[in-house]
Amino acid sequence: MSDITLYGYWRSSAAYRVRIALNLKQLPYKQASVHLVRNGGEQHSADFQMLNPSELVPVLVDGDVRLNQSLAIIDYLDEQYPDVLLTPVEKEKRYLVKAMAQDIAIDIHPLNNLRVLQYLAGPMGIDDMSKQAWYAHWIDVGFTGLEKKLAQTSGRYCVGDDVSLVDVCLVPQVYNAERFNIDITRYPHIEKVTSSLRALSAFADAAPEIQPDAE
Ligand SMILES: N[C@@H](CCC(=O)N[C@@H](CS)C(=O)NCC(=O)O)C(=O)O
Repeated sequence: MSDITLYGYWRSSAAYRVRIALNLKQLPYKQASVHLVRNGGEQHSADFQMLNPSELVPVLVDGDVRLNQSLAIIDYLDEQYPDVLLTPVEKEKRYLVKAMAQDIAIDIHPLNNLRVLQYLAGPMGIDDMSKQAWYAHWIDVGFTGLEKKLAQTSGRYCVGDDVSLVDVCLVPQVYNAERFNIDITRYPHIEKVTSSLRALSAFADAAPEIQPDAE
């Protein structure tokens, strides 16, 4: 029996990934909210730094295990709770899924993370319009490549007809892009797959707006 606590924030894309994974695996969990903006950001507090000195959510605690990095967390969940696997068993497919998930989580997401945008707007003195242009540029670079890949790999979901880690990363990234007024219809495969995924309860139940700490 699991005793899982997820330290996250309703709008955090990386925490959103883990919520989806936990839901897909039907694992019950408690949420501990770390407000990323209030009081200069609770991720910078001494208490939170004890959990993750990198000052980023999510952190997952499962009994004696404490982990940060959403992809590592989901890897752990796949190994510890393998009833529903988010990385396919078949080797070729497994590495395709990992690579595409990393296209999103490693090559797209960090460029537009809160602390990057805060640094641009603060010390770098970038105005709102330029910040938006930065955001839109890196989303477009990432989504254009991903769109071409999905033209080859997608079925109902990102890789064929089974939900995988790529889907778990895609939906939060699209949510984030929509917050910044990116027109997702420019990427028809991304739009279509996202709409199929949002209809699944594991994804719908992880949506930011309905989390206990949503404002
Ligand atoms: N690679 C990390 C990214 C973690 C991350 O960037 N978390 C963001 C929220 S999505 C955060 O805590 N940001 C706080 C900040 O930028 O100060 C993961 O996948 O877990």
